[in-house]
Amino acid sequence: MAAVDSVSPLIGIVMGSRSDWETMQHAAAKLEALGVPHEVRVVSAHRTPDVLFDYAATARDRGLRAIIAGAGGAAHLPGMLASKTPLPVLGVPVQSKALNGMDSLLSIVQMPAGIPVATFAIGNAGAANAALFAAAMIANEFPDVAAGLDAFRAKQTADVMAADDPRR
Ligand code: RP5
Repeated sequence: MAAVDSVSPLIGIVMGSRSDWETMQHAAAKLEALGVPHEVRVVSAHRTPDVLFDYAATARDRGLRAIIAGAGGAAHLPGMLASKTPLPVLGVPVQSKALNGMDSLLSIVQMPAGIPVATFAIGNAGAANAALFAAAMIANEFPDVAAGLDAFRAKQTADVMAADDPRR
């Protein structure tokens, strides 16, 4: 068991473009709320491929436990990262303008056998859930994170029960 007070990030949040931040900020907000140290970077598979390779190749040695990767369109970022790191990669399909994110979803989820990418829902819900999932992955190692997740769920339940009549 370890304390989560280290300054070095445990989770990497990367995205193919600054335009993905509107979606991926929901992942960062969840990790922030849970007190999980994380970093945020724009890393593009097709605009900065060398940066992608370097980020993935060094991620484990820098102490990251998992990478959350969001991308839209022909969203090869999560799969390419997964091919270059042994860390778990959590893919978030960003909602594209042309095809509403179906292109992003299918290009992230349809990985050929051998290099897995855990794929989440399109858009904000996927980004938030990827963060909660990443926190759950490290919760056994960091008791503070486990406690934070328990508290988050308890509040979520209490909030629903406190307003269970939709007319009010
Ligand atoms: C992808 O292309 C990014 O992940 C983004 O979702 C999409 C559009 O990027 P911009 O043209 O907005 O930079 O690489």
